[in-house]
Amino acid sequence: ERGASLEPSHPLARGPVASPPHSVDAFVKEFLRELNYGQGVPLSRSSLNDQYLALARTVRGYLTARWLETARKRRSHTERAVGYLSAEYLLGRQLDNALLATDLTQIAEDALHACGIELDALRQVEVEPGLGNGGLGRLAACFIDSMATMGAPCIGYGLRYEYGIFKQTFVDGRQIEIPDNWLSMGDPWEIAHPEMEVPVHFGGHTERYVDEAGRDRVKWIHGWDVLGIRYNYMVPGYQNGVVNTLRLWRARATRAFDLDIFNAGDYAQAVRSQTFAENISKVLYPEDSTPQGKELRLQQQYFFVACSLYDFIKHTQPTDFDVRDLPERIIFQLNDTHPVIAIPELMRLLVDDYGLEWEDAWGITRQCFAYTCHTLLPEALEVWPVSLMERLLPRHMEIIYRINEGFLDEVREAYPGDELRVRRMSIIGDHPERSVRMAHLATVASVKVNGVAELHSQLLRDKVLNDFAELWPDKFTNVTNGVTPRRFVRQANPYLSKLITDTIGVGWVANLDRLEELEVYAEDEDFREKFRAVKAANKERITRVLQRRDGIALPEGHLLDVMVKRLHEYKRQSLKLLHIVTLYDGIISGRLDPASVTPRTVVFGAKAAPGYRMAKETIYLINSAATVINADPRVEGRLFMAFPANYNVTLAERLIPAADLSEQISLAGKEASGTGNMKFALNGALTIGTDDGANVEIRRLVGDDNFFLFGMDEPQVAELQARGYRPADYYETNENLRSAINLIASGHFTGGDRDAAGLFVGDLLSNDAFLALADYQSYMDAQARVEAYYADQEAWTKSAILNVARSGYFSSDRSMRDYIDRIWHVKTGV
Ligand code: KOT
Repeated sequence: ERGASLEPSHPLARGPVASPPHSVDAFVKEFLRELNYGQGVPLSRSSLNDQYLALARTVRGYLTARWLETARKRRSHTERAVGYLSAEYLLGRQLDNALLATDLTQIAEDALHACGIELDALRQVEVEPGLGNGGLGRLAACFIDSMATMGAPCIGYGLRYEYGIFKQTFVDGRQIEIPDNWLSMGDPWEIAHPEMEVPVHFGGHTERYVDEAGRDRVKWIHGWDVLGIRYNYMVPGYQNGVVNTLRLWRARATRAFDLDIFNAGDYAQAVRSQTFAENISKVLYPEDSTPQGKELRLQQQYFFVACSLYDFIKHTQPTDFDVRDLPERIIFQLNDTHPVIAIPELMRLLVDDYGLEWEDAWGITRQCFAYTCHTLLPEALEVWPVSLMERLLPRHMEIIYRINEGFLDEVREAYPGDELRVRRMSIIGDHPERSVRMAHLATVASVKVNGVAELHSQLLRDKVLNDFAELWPDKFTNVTNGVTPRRFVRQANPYLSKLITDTIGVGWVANLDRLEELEVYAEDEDFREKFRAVKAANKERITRVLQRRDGIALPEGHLLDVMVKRLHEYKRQSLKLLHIVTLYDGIISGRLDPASVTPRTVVFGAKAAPGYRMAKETIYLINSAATVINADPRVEGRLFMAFPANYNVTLAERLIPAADLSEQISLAGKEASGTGNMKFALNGALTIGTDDGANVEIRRLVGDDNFFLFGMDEPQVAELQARGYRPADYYETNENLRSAINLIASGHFTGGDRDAAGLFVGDLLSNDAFLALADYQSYMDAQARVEAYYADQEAWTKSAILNVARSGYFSSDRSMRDYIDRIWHVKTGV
């Protein structure tokens, strides 16, 4: 409900007040006002946190007028918008991004200086909002950044987790998870609307009835309710005056929830049930690509999706809005299957609440969704037991059954007598228990289904969703992922940014194709020298960061070899470890002359899902190997390992610009795309990688000479697996491999404890599901090529420059263009 207010025509009631002026004086004034009146402290007594909060609020103030203006413009016309539905947004720190978007960095620096404060000191105070696990959540953050920069109408919807992705620490080399209480110091970027409550229902049962018009209808008698509380975040475009919205939901108990119990006199129980409701938005599930099928997770999914659909229809559209016009107003993009329950939810709204006929509702619903799949791993495809659905969302389960009936009729019509196919394609699966296959539901209801890199989209069509692609070939498309150049080049790599801007002008930040103008400078000796100076400066910076953050002392002058991503067997951190151990083993056994080994520092960054045993053992082994190798004088000056704990967006921004070599070594056919790979290439690292995910496109664009390819390709993997893979064959026939594995198994790295390495070694030798041993020799050979090439610094620098010049394609602005042209068909422009 709106508060009482002036007539809209009153001069004070109209549009937003103007932004404060872009001047140091004005900024100082705003800052001190926030500090004194907002935080309630004088400058002389303010803490670092006071100052950070006041600064953030000041910058937010500059965004607000543009945000209100963007919203006003959008309300005044009825163009179609994108509703990006994602359970994760891995935003990273906000301050620098907001300063860059408003072009206030220099002004803020000078203004703070005038107050005796260093901007850099305040930057460190910000706790990054880790509301995502990895690639999928970071992609959502890049996409909303790009949509704002393109001036496209987009609202991001998701969950405001009270606890984001856990903080990782190491105790004796083992991962310990610490809750990420990211809100404890207050979040100056959010705007809470506790008065905007969206009711969300769960449980209960359904009843049939006949309405006044004599039609059969269904009523959902709810079991229990929670409220969705709206939190807004501004998503600024890059220096274009557009500010879009990210809307995250928090769960709160209804008053009715506890009143009954309260009246019955059980106060403690009333408080407990409140906690129960509020648990829904309590914590981000830390599984990446391996969903656990937990009831609370389904509650989270339905909760945020129900709030979002309700919000879009009731709060962003005119009061006389006709739901039949929905397809003209919105396209909901489903970020993997996590929000797919939105499909039966929209059907429920249309049929039960708005009284539409089933067929009409289905016709509308089928135009409102598009689905992005982010995986090929069978264990990552979400399914929900029918029994759980019936208990938690009984009406939705009925709706899913009915959607499935209609769909299977369509299949039977297209393929008469092919009951095997019908069973394969059904939205309901039977094994190991009756469950809803969310990817099938998404595919059936969506306008388009896309994979996230060319190879991935092709494998989706040919394998995972092949039956669907045969039935609806035009439904399937590819949109290769991208990353935002604002955060991952302009902010993260100021030295490189300056060199680029000095060379080709500033236009590249919002038009990354312009990087191709750098191509000719690969041949320019003077430019190459400057490029190397940038790398060197970034290495110095990461050295300072790791010293301060982790007490790690990086050696100087090494090739910096970086593998940062979630810990997963398919990504094969194990193969990287085998490479290091082989070098180490070679040197200490005298088979390898240390003088012939390129001095190399390998940096790992990786969190393991807390329940993923093999991943945790791998972390332990990497840490153990690091301790032993770094302390061994025989390899000093040649090999160094670093594993800073708690890899996150903030660390990525420091580490990636310093890297020489980017490790993208997943088993071909397993990494849907990868986006870290793009960030490294854009920052002038060369990739050593398999023919997997977006590596395929990176290699094609940067050229074979500027990329170290190794390993089997996907057809070769499929063939080897069909033939029957025996890892022991490789162990038995490859001497270096055998020796390295034996060294690990001997307990050399684990203080003589052989059992500690047992799970890792045992699995590699008897199972090795991701064929690390089969790709081992090819990987070692490619690393030898890396060393030889690195010895020629001029050649290496040329390749690094060409990586930058030819990677403009990997801007998330280009991804957004592709979504807009092929799927969304929304208008852009400021
Ligand atoms: C998580 C749960 C279920 C299904 C998929 C996932 C998932 C996939 N989480 N992250 N991903 C990654 O998404 C990135 C963005 O598209 C890809 O670059 C990367 O290859 C995926 O592993």
